[in-house]
Amino acid sequence: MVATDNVYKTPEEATFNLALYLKKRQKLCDTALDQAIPIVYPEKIYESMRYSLLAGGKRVRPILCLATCEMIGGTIEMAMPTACAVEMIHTMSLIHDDLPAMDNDDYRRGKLTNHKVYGDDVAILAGDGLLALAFEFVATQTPQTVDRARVLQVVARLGRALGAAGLVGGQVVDLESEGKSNISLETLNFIHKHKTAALLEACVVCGGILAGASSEDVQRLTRYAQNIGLAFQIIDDILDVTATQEQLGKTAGKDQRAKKVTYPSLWGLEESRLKAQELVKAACAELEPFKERAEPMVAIAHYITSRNH
Ligand code: GRG
Repeated sequence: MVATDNVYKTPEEATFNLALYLKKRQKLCDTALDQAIPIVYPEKIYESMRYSLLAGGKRVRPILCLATCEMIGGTIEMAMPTACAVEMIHTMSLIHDDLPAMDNDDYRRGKLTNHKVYGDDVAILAGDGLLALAFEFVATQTPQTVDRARVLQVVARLGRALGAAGLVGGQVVDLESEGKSNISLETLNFIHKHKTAALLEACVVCGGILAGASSEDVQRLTRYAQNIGLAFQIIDDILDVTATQEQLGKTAGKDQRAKKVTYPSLWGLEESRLKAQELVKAACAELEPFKERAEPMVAIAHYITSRNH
């Protein structure tokens, strides 16, 4: 049995304790993110960046990045700068998504959205600042013991996942689809493969690359991540219908009010849940060659379908 720290099986713990694992990893990520952005002149922009970055959040993306790196045989230290970068990128995408020109939301992570506190102008710049810092952080903070060719691959993968071939492309199709009730499953899948799954895929694959994953491993990791990425979005859509604003930390029931086509609106809640579970099963099958080392990644995949916020 491989012990990365004592949240792994101990004699007292017969089974892997996911809640404890997530709590410890969240704390590690929160500390690293806090240290990543000191407040200097001009204070307002750093405060605005920190406001959203440190507002909570499940930290699923950085935790996946660290977990993959460890599963492939790397260390937390090797992947922490990339883990911080993916959370900075995710946060910037939320700040921009919440702007009046996009989803126009007032609450995120249980707090007022960035633009509600700092204004649209500073919120746009806070997103830009986080995006730029993410790449700087990977390039300058990844330990020198990690082969620079791997770091370069990570930078390229992240860039691709975010741009028009990834998040940006997904967001554009999402905006174009607003108010249309005849959106096909193909278009819905395109939106979420790009808006949601592309970044989750980058988190997993980059964690693997930093640890020296083989090309066969990278292919398995890619399929794992694409499956959990879609499952994540299906559950996100379900929670928009079933969870409260307090649970979500953001406005609930928004999709229905905006008459948005979602997985539950196409398939119904029960069928959507089943599809998410099938995707998680397929994701976990990809991890079989990694045996017990895959335990956290398997548990995280199941957490995605069982979460209530
Ligand atoms: C990336 C350059 C660049 C621009 C951004 C605005 C935009 C382009 C894309 C929108 C992407 C977006 C908001 C996707 C939704 C993803 C999603 C399911 C978010 C919810 O993630 P959780 O539940 O949230 O992990 P927490 O708060 O826990 O981190």
